[in-house]
Amino acid sequence: MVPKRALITGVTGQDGSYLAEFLLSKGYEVHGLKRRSSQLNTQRIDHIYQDPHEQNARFFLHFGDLSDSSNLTRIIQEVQPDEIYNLGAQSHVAVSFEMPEYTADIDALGTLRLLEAVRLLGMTDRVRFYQASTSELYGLVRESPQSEITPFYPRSPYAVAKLYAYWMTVNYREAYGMYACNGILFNHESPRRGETFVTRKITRAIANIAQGLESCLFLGNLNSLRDWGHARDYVRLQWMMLQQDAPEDFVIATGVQYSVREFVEWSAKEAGITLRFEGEGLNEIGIVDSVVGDLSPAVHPGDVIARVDPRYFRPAEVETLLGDSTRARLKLGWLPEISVREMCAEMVASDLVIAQKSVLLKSHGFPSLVSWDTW
Ligand code: NDP
Ligand code: GDR
Repeated sequence: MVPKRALITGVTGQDGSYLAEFLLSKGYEVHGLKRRSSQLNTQRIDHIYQDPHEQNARFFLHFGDLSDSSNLTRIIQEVQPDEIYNLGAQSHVAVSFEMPEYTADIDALGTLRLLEAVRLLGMTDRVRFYQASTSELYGLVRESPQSEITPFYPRSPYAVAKLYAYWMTVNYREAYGMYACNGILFNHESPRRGETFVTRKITRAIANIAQGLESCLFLGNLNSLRDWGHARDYVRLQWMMLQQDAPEDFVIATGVQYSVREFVEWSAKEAGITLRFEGEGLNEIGIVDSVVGDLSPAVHPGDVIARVDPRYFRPAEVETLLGDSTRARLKLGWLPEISVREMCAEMVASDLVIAQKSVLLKSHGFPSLVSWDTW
């Protein structure tokens, strides 16, 4: 049997790496779009790399960029995909305020470029298209929880760009009868989450503090509420959405929300640290109450290991998000399998291993594995 062929933009990212793994396990031939960079950027997919010289290789990477129509058109023509997953994006909300035009080019027009390439190649009947839409579309939330029928109110250049991509996807479905759909995914995380998103920034800093590589975690809005799930659960849904008889948009969420502050407390607990928050606003601090076990040798009761830094506040904030994925549950039979606490434990454990390796390297005079550029 000829395997199904998928093209993934953003294959080097968190979701792209889990999705590629998942599709390979389903027998797909997987093609991924990789950006040219001055250093290798394939760390998240190195473990599934296949030598293209091998006869049975089913995983292929292509240099490309969502800013480049001719490149996208050529790749789609060469690959002849059955399914396209558009996961590529400038995906950082805070950075989108610094780079609004670039974000619009990649996140909004990049989606149009792909859809239009499919149309111009005469492949609208054959290709199924998944667009990585986002809970950020809801932005300034006026009803809770948010479902497929909740009105949008984007609050960042990122969200505005994604709104354009959302409607373009709907438009190609309605105008050209294309199987194109939006997954409106709420925040999802994992040990492969980029280091500048808040959960990973927290688990990484806690692990580094525990091991004495760093002394304090600086954060922005601790009150922000998010509905966090695990990326592995969410990429399964991306695939399921393309296997239906008719295309439809789905909200994917866990239906529970927690604050950034709570995520800090849980992460500390995973490292054996009981943390209490004191003070208010810019003066709020996280103080160590007690330490148990041997995961955090560098931490002592009374240490201040978390502080607020206004540099991480956003010009316009999305204060609260909570998803209602009843449609996905009823129509696709989807339920998340990994709880947010299990995910937090997995992330801290993974970051502790990285921190411990760094300590070991340092003690033998080698450079640390930790890089410090966080946002
Ligand atoms: P990541 O930031 O981890 O990955 C983004 C991917 O896009 C990377 O592979 C990146 O390449 C690639 N990319 C960035 N710019 C370009 C470009 N100009 N051309 C081609 N590729 C590019 O994001 P996630 O995996 O977390 O998210 C996947 C998608 O889902 C994104 O579109 C995101 O906006 C959306 N989303 C994510 C949610 C989440 O909570 N994770 C929730 C809802 C939506 P490189 O590795 O070279 O940087
Ligand atoms: P978000 O994720 O903006 O929801 O976008 P992020 O983890 O960056 O922020 C979540 C919330 O935490 C608050 N916060 C901080 N955020 C960061 N990054 N760094 C900090 O120091 C910090 N302190 C507090 C933020 O203000 C925010 O309220 C993610 C991305 O993956 C998007 O691509 C995706 O579309 C949405 O999730 C759903």
